[in-house]
Amino acid sequence: MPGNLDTQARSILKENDLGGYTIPTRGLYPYQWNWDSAFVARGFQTFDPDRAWTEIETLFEGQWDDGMVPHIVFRKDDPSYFPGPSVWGTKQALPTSGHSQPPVVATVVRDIYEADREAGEARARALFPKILAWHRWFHRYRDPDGLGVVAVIHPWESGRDNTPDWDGPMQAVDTSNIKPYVRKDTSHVDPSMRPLKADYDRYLAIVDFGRSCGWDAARVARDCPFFVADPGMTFILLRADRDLLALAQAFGEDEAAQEIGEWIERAETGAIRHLWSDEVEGFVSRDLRKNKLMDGISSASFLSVYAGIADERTNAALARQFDRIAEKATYLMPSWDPEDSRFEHLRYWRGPVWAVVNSMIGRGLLEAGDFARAERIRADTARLIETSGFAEYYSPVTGAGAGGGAFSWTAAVWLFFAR
Ligand code: 9YW
Repeated sequence: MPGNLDTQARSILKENDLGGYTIPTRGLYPYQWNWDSAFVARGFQTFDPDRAWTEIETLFEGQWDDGMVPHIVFRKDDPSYFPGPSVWGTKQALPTSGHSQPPVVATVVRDIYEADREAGEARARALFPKILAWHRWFHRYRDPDGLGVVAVIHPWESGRDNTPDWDGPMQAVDTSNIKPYVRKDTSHVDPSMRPLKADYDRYLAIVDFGRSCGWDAARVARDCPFFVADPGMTFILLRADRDLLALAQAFGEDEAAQEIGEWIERAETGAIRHLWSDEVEGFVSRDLRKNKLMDGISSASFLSVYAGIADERTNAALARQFDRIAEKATYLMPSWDPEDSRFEHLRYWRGPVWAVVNSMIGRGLLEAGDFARAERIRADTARLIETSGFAEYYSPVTGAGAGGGAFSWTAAVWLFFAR
């Protein structure tokens, strides 16, 4: 019943709109999240392009002077979420968190602009230098050695909070000094679907570390105990750089185009050199503090095609991985390899399917001409939404919806990808 689901999806976006910005879901996440807003904008674009632009513009109200666009913009203190603005202590005029999130914005801005160039030109042009400054910040402070891969300083920065990718590197985070705290997430949803207390202790220890160095990006890059090159971030930024380059060319921004072109070249070689594992036969994360490759396949491993990496060897290996996982999982794409012992079908980023990740994997496959696999991803996403509603994420085994309900980015994905 696409008609009915279309209406529901639009209502979710409208109901989660708190006035120019959209919260992911009521209760659990009462603020503006970075990559959520980007996907939400793409959803709005299907029925209210003006509102789509506004979503991105309000997100950039939280941009820092150094170019960083934070992962949360806190417009008011809401006791239903922890950790709130006082814990982050970022001292911004508009309170925000202290690190970023996957930069999907440039891709979405290009989509919205190209859907109606005349209506969008002034707004896209106004956003262009801000997005450029943000991407420059990523290349400078999350790739300080110019490897062509993007590091995260916190699992929350990756957007894939408790993926097994972080288990090893998180052991280096000392939690002996954290003060007692009360989680709020487990009062909104079933704790068995959330990260563990041991994870949260470390999340907060990194926030304490960031606050102790005044969230200075250079110091954080140098000293943060957690500094891990992430295939998700690397591929999403590479894709976004390509889209930013298209905007630069459309707007005659030649110098910027040159700079972006260099980022793209560096990432194309860097990703394969530093994130490809022959042992795993896939893209994995790399602990940059220990220079150690991780040992498992996540859904982010499949984003290289979306990033435009046209490398025959890695693409062929990934197609084999895709087909192996497709035989095991009732619904694609599990956030962690279902044949790995760390897989948990309902625990957040350790197994569940996330519609936004599917939308990127599916888009990449479609653009690369891999129509059968692209269609499997789209159809599975649609089936999940049709049977279990607009959940935060889904079990790849049973298809049950989990986490928060009436979720904005899942509604958006229905409108621009799955339907
Ligand atoms: C948290 C809002 C966010 C997403 C992240 C997801 C989760 C927030 O929710 O993180 O408190 O753990 O992991 O990707 O942006 O939907």
